[in-house]
Amino acid sequence: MKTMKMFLSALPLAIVFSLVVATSSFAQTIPFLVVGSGNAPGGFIPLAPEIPMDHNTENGWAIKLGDHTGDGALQLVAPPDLANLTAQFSSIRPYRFVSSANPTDVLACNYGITTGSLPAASLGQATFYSIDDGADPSTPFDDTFIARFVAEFRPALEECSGKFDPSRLKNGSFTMYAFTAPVKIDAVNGIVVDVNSTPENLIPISYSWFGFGTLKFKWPFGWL
Ligand SMILES: [Ca+2]
Repeated sequence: MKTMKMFLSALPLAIVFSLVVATSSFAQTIPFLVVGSGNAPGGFIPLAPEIPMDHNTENGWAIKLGDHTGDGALQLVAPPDLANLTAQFSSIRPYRFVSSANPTDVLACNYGITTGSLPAASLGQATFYSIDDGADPSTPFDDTFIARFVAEFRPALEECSGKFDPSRLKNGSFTMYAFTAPVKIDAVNGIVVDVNSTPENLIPISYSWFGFGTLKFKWPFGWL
């Protein structure tokens, strides 16, 4: 009888304990949307592979992050396909989205990197679109272009912190679409520059973007 009593009194504790264990392994997947604008401060996009190009977020907004800034760098991973005006790229260090209200909240992501524990499905893809009226497609290099960069972003968990600390954030994937201001090709120097740049005065290349996908958090941190 005494044993039975002890068992019954321990039962609620056991139930609570098992609930905590069960719920702590629950995951919450939330939709993620990010929009922003910024520039490539160096003023050129290299057309040769493996040359870093810094780029930043001056004004951004995202679910869970809110208003934020950011910075990162990319590189072309191979010489561009000049016949089709395309190029493949990846980040060379995790892009850091930093909350403006609370700079310890950092979402860091690799993009276009197909290796590692959270790989992208493919390399980033850049495409140059001529915006010239009646441009002659047989002579594309004197055209004015808008460059579109598309890449899958995956969390670089070891560099995430605050709300995105790896004890909370577990996984994620979102596809980013970035569009430059009008640019032109400087074939002599093998670079792409703002349409108003001169060799003596390279203007930062402005761009803007949106991205959407999901982030997966340990319960209950999806909405905290
Ligand atoms: Ca042309």
